Amino acid sequence: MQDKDCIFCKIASHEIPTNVVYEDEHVIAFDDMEPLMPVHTLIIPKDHYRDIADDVPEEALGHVFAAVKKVAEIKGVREDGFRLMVNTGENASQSVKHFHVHMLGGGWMPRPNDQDWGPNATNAAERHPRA
Ligand code: DGP
Repeated sequence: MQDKDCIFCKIASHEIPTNVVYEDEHVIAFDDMEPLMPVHTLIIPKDHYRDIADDVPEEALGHVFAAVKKVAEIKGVREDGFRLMVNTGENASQSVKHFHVHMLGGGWMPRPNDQDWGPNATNAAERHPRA
């Protein structure tokens, strides 16, 4: 299933060209256009699901996560490590409503509880004294 208005569906069908890192029958991976790290690749199912909580069949979840190791090897982050991130819905600031997994790597990243999670974070008093 595709959504004709979805940018990631257009990437999956090659209607919009992009920097393809890996592709198989079910999945396509491509570099994020706004990289947060030296390696920042998105892995998506070719079928359209709004997010990971959108009744994604187990097979589709399996295809996406089975691609992780392959993409990590292609991007050269398998040995040193990487982080996966799946923004889901409003509170996670998901901007593209097509389920995708971010792979971040190419350098050290702090653990999430060392990061600044904004004014609603449990550590907001130290980080955002006026929030
Ligand atoms: P998220 O906030 O989790 O929905 O992240 C969506 C990411 O998708 C964001 O980091 C930017 C990236 N992105 C959005 N549109 C495009 C596009 O057309 N091409 C590429 N390569 N990346 C895109």
